[in-house]
Amino acid sequence: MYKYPNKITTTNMKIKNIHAREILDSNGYPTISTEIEVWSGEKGKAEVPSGASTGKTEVVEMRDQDPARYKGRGVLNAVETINTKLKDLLVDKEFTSQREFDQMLIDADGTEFKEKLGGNTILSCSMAFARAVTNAFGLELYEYLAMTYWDKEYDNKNFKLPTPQILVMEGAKHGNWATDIQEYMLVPNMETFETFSEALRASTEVFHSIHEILDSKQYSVGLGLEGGYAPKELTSNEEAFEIILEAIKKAGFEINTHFTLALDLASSEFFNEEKGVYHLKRGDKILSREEIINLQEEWISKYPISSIEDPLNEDDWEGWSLYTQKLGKKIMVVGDDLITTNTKRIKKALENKSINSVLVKLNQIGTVSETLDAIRTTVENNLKAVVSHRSGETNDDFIADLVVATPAQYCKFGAPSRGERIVKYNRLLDIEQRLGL
Ligand code: 2PG
Ligand code: MG
Repeated sequence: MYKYPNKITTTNMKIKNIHAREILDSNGYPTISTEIEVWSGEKGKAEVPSGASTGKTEVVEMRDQDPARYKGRGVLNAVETINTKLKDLLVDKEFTSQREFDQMLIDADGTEFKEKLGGNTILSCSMAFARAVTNAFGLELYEYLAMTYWDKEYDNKNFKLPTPQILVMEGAKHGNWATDIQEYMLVPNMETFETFSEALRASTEVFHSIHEILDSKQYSVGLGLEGGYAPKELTSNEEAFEIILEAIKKAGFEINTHFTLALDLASSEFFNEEKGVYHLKRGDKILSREEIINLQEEWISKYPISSIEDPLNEDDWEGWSLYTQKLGKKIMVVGDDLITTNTKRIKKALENKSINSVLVKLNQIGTVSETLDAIRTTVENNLKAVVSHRSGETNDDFIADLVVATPAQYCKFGAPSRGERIVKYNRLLDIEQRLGL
């Protein structure tokens, strides 16, 4: 076990107080903010995100289900659970590691999907503990997370800024069904850009060019949930590709040299379970598994696509294996709803060769330690890890530190717009400077 630098006393990891509140996320729905104070007096606060296009095997969010408040989405019960039950459990307890803290909550819940205490409840405590201990040791969060991840192999040299997948246009549930594809993202070529800040600058300039093009077409420049453009006037899923490619050129960049594209199809959102078919609203097309794979193959041959997330329905393990066999050499096949940051499911995907990349979201699994486990299983088996935000975000920038602390190679933090996305990019800029990278 790595010895955390013990700048103050052993009371750094002893809990003095814990307090939670109901706050709003970026969609105006309630979420939890939790603050933990350790005995040395330092505090740490965390705010948990929430998804819209969620996977079936994510941990359960505790919501009030009271229709009189926020359409049943209040979190007062979760807050109460922290301020009473978990407070009794945690105050005066001394821990020696993040793992020990998280395990206590996992055991207190005792269910596979954290339905007793709530994944959101547990995660807010887990993240707040990480921040409080970080502050007590006088560390940066990425340092504390790296010590926790790397243990004895901890070394400053392991820090690396990620390759971002930067959202520019969006549809489906996040973008009022402007397109069937949920996310169109730019992937800057890091061999060309060399630094994260240059990659971010260039991507943001393309984002601005998209605005100009949409404006000139008299299309809406309204934004979706994650800050990407979501114009309803688009005539097809393909038109969005054309606009993005034009914007890349307009901003003075070249395809491949500077950018490739990444997509999140979030295809479970337009999969008809009863009929076992994919229903594309654009053009009103009904596609079988084979047909939707062929369509994606066509897109890959026509457009510079380097990564596709959730190309098939989350229950279709056999389809995912076929897909990865067919296209896994050409592109990143990213499992989000299929995997839900669950180490057991990553192992199943490894056995079935279902994916070559994993999307990582803290709130799909519910603790910091289990998220680190998922990243470890991913990278140690030569899969790529993409640390991701949720559509419902807060101004908590925890995931920026997480991606730097671990060997995860990519991040997906949304568009370069809206405060809750920008705060994460800005934290990466801050870390880049601190590390002199
Ligand atoms: C996704 C995420 C983030 P949500 O599908 O990858 O973009 O969306 O948080 O709505 O699940
Ligand atoms: Mg996704």
